[in-house]
Amino acid sequence: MSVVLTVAPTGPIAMKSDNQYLPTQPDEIADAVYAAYLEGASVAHLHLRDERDLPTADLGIARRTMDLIEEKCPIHIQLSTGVGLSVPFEDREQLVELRPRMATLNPCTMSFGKGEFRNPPDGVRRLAARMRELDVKPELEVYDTGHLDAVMRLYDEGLLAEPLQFSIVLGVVGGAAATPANLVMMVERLPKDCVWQIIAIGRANLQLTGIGLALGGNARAGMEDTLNLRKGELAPGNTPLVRRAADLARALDLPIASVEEAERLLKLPAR
Ligand code: KMH
Ligand code: ZN
Repeated sequence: MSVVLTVAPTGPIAMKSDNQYLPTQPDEIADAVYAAYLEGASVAHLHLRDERDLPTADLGIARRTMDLIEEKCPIHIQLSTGVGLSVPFEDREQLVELRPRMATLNPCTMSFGKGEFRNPPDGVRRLAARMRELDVKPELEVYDTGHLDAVMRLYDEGLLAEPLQFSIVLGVVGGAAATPANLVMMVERLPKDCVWQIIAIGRANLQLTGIGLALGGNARAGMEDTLNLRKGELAPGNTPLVRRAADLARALDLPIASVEEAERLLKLPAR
């Protein structure tokens, strides 16, 4: 079975002062995504930044970034509705109106490092329903076991279509720690016939990505999840991180899915 490789070039927290190679502006993000596509990425998970490099849900910036990417390559675009901790949920949810192929759905409010990640139950339901109406596939981001239960409640309410597509996010301060035991425990609790990947934040990124692949998951790489290639060595951009994840999959004898294969494997709604 081929592996769907996602690139996450920029997250909600890090700034260029943390790693000068972090892409923040639409053209920089588009260039990073195109380079990742050439390395085998078939999905691009996107956070946008404004002209001061702060997280934004501005629809014009999102549209411009999507257009720049679409001019370069046919990679599937997944917009983050997580956006950033200081952006109101009501602004974040508007991003799905651009009808990206996929968007994230974070099921629960939680502590997130020193901040708070606000995902109120009514808003999450409203966003899930709207995504279903627009045929935007939700990437379900679960940071702890209770989040899996919250997702299954949405499923029972008819708000999510199968196959459910999960990101098991480990290593956020406020969620479950990035350990092999937590990954195995979360994988064992996933519903049957779902699609999943590990998002390992920080130091355990490489090792947990490898374990996730060995357990049958997909993989994600990029500067949203780690700014370092290894301890004490900043990544000189997203490309080496994506190339390393692709190499890891190939070393495990797992072929990398093309954009067309990814569409089939993820069973994305037809457009
Ligand atoms: N960076 C992730 C841990 C999302 O994209 O929807 C949190 C996040 C969520 O960025
Ligand atoms: Zn994200």
